[in-house]
Amino acid sequence: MEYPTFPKECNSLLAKYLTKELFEILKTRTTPNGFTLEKAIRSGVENPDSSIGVYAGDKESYTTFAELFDPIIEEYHSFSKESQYQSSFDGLESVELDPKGEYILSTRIRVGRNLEGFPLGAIISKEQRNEVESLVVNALSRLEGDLAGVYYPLYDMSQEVQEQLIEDHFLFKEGDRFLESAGLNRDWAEGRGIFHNHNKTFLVWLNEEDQLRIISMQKGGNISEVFERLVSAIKALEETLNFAYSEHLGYISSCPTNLGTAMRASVHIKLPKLSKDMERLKSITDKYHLQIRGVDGEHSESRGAIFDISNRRRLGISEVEAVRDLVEGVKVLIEVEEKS
Ligand code: ADP
Ligand code: ILO
Repeated sequence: MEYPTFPKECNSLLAKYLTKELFEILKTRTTPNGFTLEKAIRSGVENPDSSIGVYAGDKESYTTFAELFDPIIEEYHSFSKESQYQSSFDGLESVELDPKGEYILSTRIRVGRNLEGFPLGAIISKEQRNEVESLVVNALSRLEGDLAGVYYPLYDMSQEVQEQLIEDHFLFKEGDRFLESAGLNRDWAEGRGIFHNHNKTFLVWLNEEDQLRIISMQKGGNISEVFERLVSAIKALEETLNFAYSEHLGYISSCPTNLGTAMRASVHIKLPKLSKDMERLKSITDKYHLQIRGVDGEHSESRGAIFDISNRRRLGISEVEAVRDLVEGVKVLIEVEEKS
C-alpha cells in the first residue's frame, strides 16, 4: 500500500497524525490476529469527511499501532498516554434535568463492550461473530425483573419492524459507510440483533460497531434513573461475560473515541432559541465537553430545533463524571434558552 493522499479539506485526526514517515514505520506491522495499518485506516481513506478515520481490529491494535492511535486518543479525550482509565459507578446524585418538562424529550446512556478473547468487528470471522451472539444471548436470557426481555435477530425481523425501531431511536441503522469501509458490516445481517425489555427502557445491540452496546433510555430528563438501570444491567452481565479491558485504556472498543468508560450519555433536547444562534450553542457545548449530534444519531441533522447533546470525553474521566459533564452543560443550556 502507498501512502494515502488526503484532500485539502480533510480534517480527520488520521490525516493529521499519519505522516509519511509514520506510515513507513507502521505499514509492515501486524497484530497477532492479522490486523494491519491498511485495514486500520481504510475507513478514513475512503471517507475523507471522517472526523477520526481509524478503527481497531483487536485489543492489540492499540499497542501495535500506538504511534498512530495514541495522539488520536490524546486529542479526542484530552487524555495523555501516561494517564490511566478511571472508573466509578458510584455517587451520582439524584438528577432531574428538566423539572418543568419543557425541553428534554428523552435521555439515553449507552456503553460499548466487546468480549475478551475475540477480535473486534473489523476482522472477526463469521463463526466467531455467531459465537459472540450466542454467548451474549445466553447472558441476556438470565436477566431478571425490569431487565428481562427478548432477543430479536435482525435476519428474522420484517423490514417494517426494523424501520419502526430505527425511527423510534431504538435500533442502529443499516449500511453506515464508515463501518462498511472498516469491514464492520461484513456478513450483514448475520449475528446482528437487538434485545430489549418490555417497555424498551433497556436494550442491547449485538455485533454492530461493537459487539455489545448496552443501552438504558426513557422519556424525559431523569438521568439518575437511566444511569441506575444501566449500571445494574452492566453488573448483571459481568456475572456471565468477560469484557475486553486494559488498565490503561479501560474498555476496548472498535473506535478510539469509545475507549475507557465507552459511555455516551445523551439527551434529545429542544432549543428553539439557541438553534438560531449555533455559534453560541457551540461555545457552550465546547466549554462543557459536549458534542452535538442530529436527532437520528451520528452523522444526522437536527430537526425541529431538537439536538442530541452528549458527553464527548469517555476516557480519563469516570462513568459518573461522564454523566456529570452532560448534567452541568445541559443545566446551562436550559438556563440560556430560558433567558434568551
Ligand atoms: P451511539 O449513541 O450508539 O453511538 P448514534 O449516535 O448513532 O449511536 O445513536 C443511536 C440511536 O440512538 C439514534 O437513533 C439516536 O437518535 C438515538 N438516541 C441517542 N440519544 C438519544 C436520546 N437521548 N433519546 C432518544 N434517542 C436517542
Ligand atoms: N469513523 C467515523 C466515526 C467516528 C466516531 N464515531 C463512532 C465511533 N461511531 C469518523 O471518523 O467520522
